[in-house]
Amino acid sequence: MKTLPRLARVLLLLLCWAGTLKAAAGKPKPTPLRLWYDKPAANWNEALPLGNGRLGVMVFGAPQRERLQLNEETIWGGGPNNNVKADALPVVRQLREQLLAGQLVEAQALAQAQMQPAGNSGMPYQMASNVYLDFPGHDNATHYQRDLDISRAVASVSYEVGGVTYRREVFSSLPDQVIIVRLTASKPGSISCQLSEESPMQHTQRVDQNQLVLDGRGSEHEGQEGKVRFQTRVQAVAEGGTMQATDTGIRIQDANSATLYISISTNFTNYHDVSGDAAARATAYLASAVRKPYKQALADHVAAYHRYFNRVTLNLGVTPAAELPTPQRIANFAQGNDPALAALYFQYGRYLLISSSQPGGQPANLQGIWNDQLKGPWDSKYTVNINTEMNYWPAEVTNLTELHQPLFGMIKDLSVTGQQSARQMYGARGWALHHNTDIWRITGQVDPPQYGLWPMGGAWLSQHLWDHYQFTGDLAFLREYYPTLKGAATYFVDALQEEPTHQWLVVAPSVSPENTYSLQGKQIALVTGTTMDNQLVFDLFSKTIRAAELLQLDKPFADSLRTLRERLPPMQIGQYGQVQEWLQDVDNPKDQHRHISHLYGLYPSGQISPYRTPELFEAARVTLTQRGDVSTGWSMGWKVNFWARMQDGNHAYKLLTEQLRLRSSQPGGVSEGGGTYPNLLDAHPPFQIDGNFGCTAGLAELFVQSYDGTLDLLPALPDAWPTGEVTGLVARGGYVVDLAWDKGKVTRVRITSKLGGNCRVRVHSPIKATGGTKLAQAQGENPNPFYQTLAVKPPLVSSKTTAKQPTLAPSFVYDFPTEPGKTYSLKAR
Ligand code: FUC
Repeated sequence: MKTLPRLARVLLLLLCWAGTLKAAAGKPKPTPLRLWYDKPAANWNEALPLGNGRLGVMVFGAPQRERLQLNEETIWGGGPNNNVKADALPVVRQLREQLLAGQLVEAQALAQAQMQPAGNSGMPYQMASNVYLDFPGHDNATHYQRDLDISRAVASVSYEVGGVTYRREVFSSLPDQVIIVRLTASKPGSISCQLSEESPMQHTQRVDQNQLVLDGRGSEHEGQEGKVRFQTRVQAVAEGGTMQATDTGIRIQDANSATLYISISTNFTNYHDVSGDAAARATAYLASAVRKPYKQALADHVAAYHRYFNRVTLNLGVTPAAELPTPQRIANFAQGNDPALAALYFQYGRYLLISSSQPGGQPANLQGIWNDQLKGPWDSKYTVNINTEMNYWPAEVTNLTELHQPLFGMIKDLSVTGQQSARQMYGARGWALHHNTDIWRITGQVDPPQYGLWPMGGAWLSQHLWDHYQFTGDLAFLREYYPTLKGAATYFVDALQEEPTHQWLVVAPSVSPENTYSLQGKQIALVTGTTMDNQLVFDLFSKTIRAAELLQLDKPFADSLRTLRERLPPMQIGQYGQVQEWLQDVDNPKDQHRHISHLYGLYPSGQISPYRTPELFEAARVTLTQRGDVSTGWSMGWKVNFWARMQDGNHAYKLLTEQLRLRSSQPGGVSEGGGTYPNLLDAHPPFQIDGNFGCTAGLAELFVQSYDGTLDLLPALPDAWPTGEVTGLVARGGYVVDLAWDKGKVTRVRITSKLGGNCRVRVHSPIKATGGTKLAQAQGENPNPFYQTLAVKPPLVSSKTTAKQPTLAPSFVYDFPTEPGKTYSLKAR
């Protein structure tokens, strides 16, 4: 586009604009839910991901040589273990004394010397193998196209050679638990190819009755013996032609069509049990999958996928720009003429969650389930000081609540293994973990103290338990997980320390994730009472208290939490008008660190609010402005959510534009900064999936928010999307929201209530109800228990600044009663 003359560009933009208008006037064109390319993938960042939660495959799509890079979610290095440092407690006690006495430089030095991790920094998530399909003579293909249809979770490749059209279809079947590849051609007898497999993992290979079998094992890593055993089993079924096992694989000759079934299993049963039979499991999945006709298998997969995917639609208008191949669309996004790419990107986040996080399986790791390395970036494990939580931000609001379950399973495991770190490292009851974990649920310190000595992993992860309850009202779930929540809170009952100046209770030692400030020429990380810690403990205690009340349990315990909560430090507004990151006013206004941990209180938590804490809300704006926009992928994803909560849709849109900057797929592209690869996966860089999930959640937050006592409709609509429609977003209290707008104002709303109760909506232009519903002007607190807000202490304000009040656009707040299962319609007045 940049190369087009200016006039041509203006004309194209006008055309696009006309396209949007036309769409708005008639029935809107549906958003194309397809990534497509006119070239095969030159590397991994151009290949297309498919997954069924457990089995991942990256499809490269070269005509002459297909590469299918395979993953299974339980192939990790090492084996059952925990990495808790047994002799840490005396050092922790000394650190506490020094920190509370203000000897920060000394404490930092002591931690550097004595609190290095115990040799095991977590095990890596690893790949399984590559399956190759060689097609002799297909080097000079024409009419080439490959795509990923996220409306069906199927990838395809098509091209022509010698007048014959060839087609491949690939999917990772949700119901059948195998990867299926279908090869067809326009002329009978045209399919000839050689199937082979290789793996960088330690392995042996054989061909067993026309099945390719590869037995492999997870790596030994940092002194932990590799205990995972896996088996991949590939079977080809050809119609017509011949099939023959060779030394190196399987040869298919002159077939009309062929279907390949790829099964992968491991011996992993749970984090402390690897006694499963990988071969038996792989064989069983394969045997049942090959019995199903291809058409049926495809239909079953698509139906299972639709159960999740079709719950939400988003249409922001479709312009001719949407017709270009995906990488060009990403490259052009900043020109502002492709709103459908934003909608595709939003839906891609949902696609990725469906494909990498299925009930009963492992939670999505730093790369979801897609990794082609033995030791990927940060081991492709779980970083819980933001990244793992971010992966699950879209789960409830984008109507994929069941897919949150793998995270809950992990939290429950950690509530067991984390007892060891709580006890041995901190002399505390309950459970705690630091900033990383892995499939073995390690809970000890990982990485040097400035990153790793942060005992808050449990406090943050546990918030998700309550959030799930708030969206679903599922009391049985809350009862099941109450002990986990209580255990996380119990840790802080024992671990909080009294700081001497105000007698506040603080976490010590800790860090404000990965950030430092300068003191006496040294960079200080290790401190007490960081703002994020205070916010996390405040939320954890508050949620545990509410859960105990609802379940009518543990009154004395809940009362003790109330007393402790009173003694947590308030949030503070520092000398520059910013939300203070640390207990002391030491923030550097030029600091543009990617973590903005002290705004956890703005998002995902709702402690900072335009209506309840206006001064903190304005201070958050100062912080966000100082921290800047451009950063790593996930950091920009977080900022989309932050600006959405700031009700500034245009700033959120700017961040989305930064996130959708096309990054080079070459390994050297790592120096380019955050953005998006040609396969629409997030560039931290390198690839890290949290940015995708964070942005998806942030986009939902532009249309619907439900954290602040109301169900807020269109709280932060960017000017770039004056007309649009979203259906199926979920708000707290179990409200499913369909929403259409025009000229930036709500036109139609349908709210389906799952749990009943008072629905309090906030709108930014007047509306009325239709069909007999009566809207009342809202007054006082929202009686709906899911909308009860938390009363945070008023902030302490630095004497060097004056707290500011926000100027908020007028809004209208209405109440109407709802009954479970009923739908209510509202429209513009
Ligand atoms: C945290 C972040 C890094 C990276 C890593 C996986 O440590 O600070 O940017 O995302 O996790």
